[in-house]
Amino acid sequence: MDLQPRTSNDISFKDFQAQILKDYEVAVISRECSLLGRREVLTGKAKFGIFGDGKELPQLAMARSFRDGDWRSGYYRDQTFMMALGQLTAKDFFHGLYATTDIELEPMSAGRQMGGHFGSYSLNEDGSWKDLTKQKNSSPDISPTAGQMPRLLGLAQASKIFREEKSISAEGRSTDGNEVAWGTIGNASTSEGHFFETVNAAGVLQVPMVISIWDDGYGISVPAKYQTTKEDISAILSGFQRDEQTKGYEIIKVNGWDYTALIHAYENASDISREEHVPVIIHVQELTQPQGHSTSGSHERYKSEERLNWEREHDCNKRFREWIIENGIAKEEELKQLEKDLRTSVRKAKNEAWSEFLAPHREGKKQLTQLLNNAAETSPNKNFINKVKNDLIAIEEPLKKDLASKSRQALRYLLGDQSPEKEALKQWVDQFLEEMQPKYSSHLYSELPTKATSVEAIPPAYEHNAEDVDGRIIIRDNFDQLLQKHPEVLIFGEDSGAIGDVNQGLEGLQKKYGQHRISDTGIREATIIGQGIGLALRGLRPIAEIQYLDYLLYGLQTLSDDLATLLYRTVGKQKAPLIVRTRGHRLEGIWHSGSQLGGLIHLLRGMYILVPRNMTQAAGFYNTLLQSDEPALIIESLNGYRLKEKRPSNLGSYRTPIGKVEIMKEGSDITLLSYGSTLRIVEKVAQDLLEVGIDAEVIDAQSLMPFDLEQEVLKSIRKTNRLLIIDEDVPGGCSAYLMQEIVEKQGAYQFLDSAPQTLSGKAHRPAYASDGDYFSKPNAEDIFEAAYEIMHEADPMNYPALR
Ligand SMILES: Cc1ncc(C[n+]2csc(CCOP(=O)(O)OP(=O)(O)O)c2C)c(N)n1
Ligand SMILES: [Mg+2]
Repeated sequence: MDLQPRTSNDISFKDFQAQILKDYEVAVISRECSLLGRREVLTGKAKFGIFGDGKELPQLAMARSFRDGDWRSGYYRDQTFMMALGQLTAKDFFHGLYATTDIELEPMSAGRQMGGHFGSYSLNEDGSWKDLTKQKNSSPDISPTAGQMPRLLGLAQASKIFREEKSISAEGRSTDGNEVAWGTIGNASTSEGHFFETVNAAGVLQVPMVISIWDDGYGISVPAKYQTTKEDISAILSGFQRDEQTKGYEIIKVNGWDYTALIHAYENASDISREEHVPVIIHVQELTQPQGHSTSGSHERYKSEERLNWEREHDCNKRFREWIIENGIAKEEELKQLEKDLRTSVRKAKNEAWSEFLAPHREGKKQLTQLLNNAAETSPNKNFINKVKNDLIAIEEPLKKDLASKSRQALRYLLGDQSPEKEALKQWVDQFLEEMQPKYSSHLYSELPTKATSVEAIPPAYEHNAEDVDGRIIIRDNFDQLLQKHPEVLIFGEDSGAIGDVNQGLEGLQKKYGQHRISDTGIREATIIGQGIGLALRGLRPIAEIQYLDYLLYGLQTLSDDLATLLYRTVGKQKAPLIVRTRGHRLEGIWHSGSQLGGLIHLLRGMYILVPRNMTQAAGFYNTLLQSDEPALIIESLNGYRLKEKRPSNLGSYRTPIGKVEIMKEGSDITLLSYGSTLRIVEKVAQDLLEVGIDAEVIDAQSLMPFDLEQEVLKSIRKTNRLLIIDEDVPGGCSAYLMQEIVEKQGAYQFLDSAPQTLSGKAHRPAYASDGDYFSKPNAEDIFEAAYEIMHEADPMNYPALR
């Protein structure tokens, strides 16, 4: 028997025994939660369940090596780990399953995430940071398999930066870079590109990361044979193993039912990565799924009798129990009693959670029944209202939606009534919806006073003899100021370091600020974004550069699923104020179009999307964002780096406001709205239109999300009564979004005398070269003719047909 894990060195056998029994308790509680959880779903109390049964033991070992300041980036199997840390009780678990919206009761996401998705709190109520070195941190889980990997890279890299870059304050964030970032992933999810990209990048960066692969041989019903070459992930990763000559990984293989081997493996991994900053992979094999993958199906459908028997035999909790008895740590009878008591306590926790979940609904039902009763008594539609009331009474365990739905239905029968009883019901409905909706819709963006849209604008200032310089000089010198002002700003991307980006907007800055603050990365957009998310979660201010807008698609899954939902899914308990820098607009060619705004507008709700027309505006956006704490995408205009702009004297300080448009030219006949490089063409066309007697007002949208919070476009349309939106996206893309904002949200339809129109690029990707651009995107003649046509239609006498 090998009973020498480090945890036993300085303690008595009695304490050691108690620790093991504590682990066993957690294993039993966690298993019981899984078993009862499945039942709750099958009896209809909860919608869906995905549990950690069969993965308990390695998680207990991981929890033992996980220290204050460490970070986890894991997935839906990790309930035992969270319980072992003391961050998830059985009652919390059931509240997660039921989707209780009270965050005190369901601390992981107040019911927003499915059960099985975990996270810790990095922020206080007022939005200030907690001391992350004094707590055990979990970044918030997402469901897409391997989606947790890219951010893991940044979480680990932060330790390296804090250890090696002393100009950055580590206070409350790091203790000399000693923190390990622990990733967990299922065996089948290692088939995803995100996994391999992360593994490679962490090997290159040599960061303190420990990836645990929970290998149960399946990904839902699909066995390893169809998932992994050689059916063995550590075997195929063996080329990453470090040796005397070359840096790489430490790769450890261990059986998931072997308690002491697991404890050793995790202590080893922790030491290597924590001390040496070497990444480690722990391939935990021979795990099981006692209840199958999730509540959606049963594994008897796809596992052979032989496999099912093997799983029963290798169940890690069973093996742990046998080991405890064999080694005299506890007797069979003692364990039986312990298990009985624990099962009772879990059942009690479950029942309590269900009562607590229902309590406010039951109270609402009581109030509503009374109100419906009162309303029925005074209404000619008494019978109909009583029917609604009785339907409500029949719902023994009502949900919020039952209350909302029944009360709103009843109002339809009171249409003609004017009674205080109807008024009371109406008020109840209004108040109920007002209280409930934020439980589901708050925190898409920051709700703190520091939010980006509240940062006050400061205009760029100019000396009377201000020089005309290339746009790239403005952006470069502004970054220089920002790097000086904000020590926690880090900029990285493909070619961002040594050459100072492909357009030299970072020229010379690596030399000045060092390789940690301005760095080159591999060609790996998903993990560039993930790096940024992880660094931001740990209190740094990353600016992640994606070389061209078109290649943002590689990182889009991570941006959309992880970054854009982060504040929302943690209900403001964590934040990742990552700024993504890229360049686009008016590029040429199918994969260099730089135009695909529509997709971004739809997929990145939760981020700001900014499209500055020039480098002065762009620099001002960076300045604004660094005064706040929210994620944003800034798309610089690629053909603007060599255009001359006046050099502001307050670089690093002036701020371009977010959510505000800018009137570029006043006019009275038609409003032309555009953004980015296309705006420059529109401005020129507006001059041409003057020659045929059309005085257009030109507006730069510049902040697509959020758009025109002060409704300046509406004011413009009240004056011109006509609207043409021009962009280079596909038809129905960003221009359709802007149309909805203006016509529907701002209510501009009331002031329009002509049909509002959009002029976009063609539906296909843009063809190459200058002619390809001319025939694929709106050109000056297209814009002129579209504006003219609107005027012609309204006033053919003054504007006769053009062609
Ligand atoms: C990107 C993505 N594709 C598919 C799914 C659906 N899905 C959920 S879990 C799962 C299997 C994952 O298996 P594995 O990684 O081995 O983890 P396990 O559930 O076995 O622990 C699949 C296919 C998903 N969540 N995300
Ligand atoms: Mg699996």
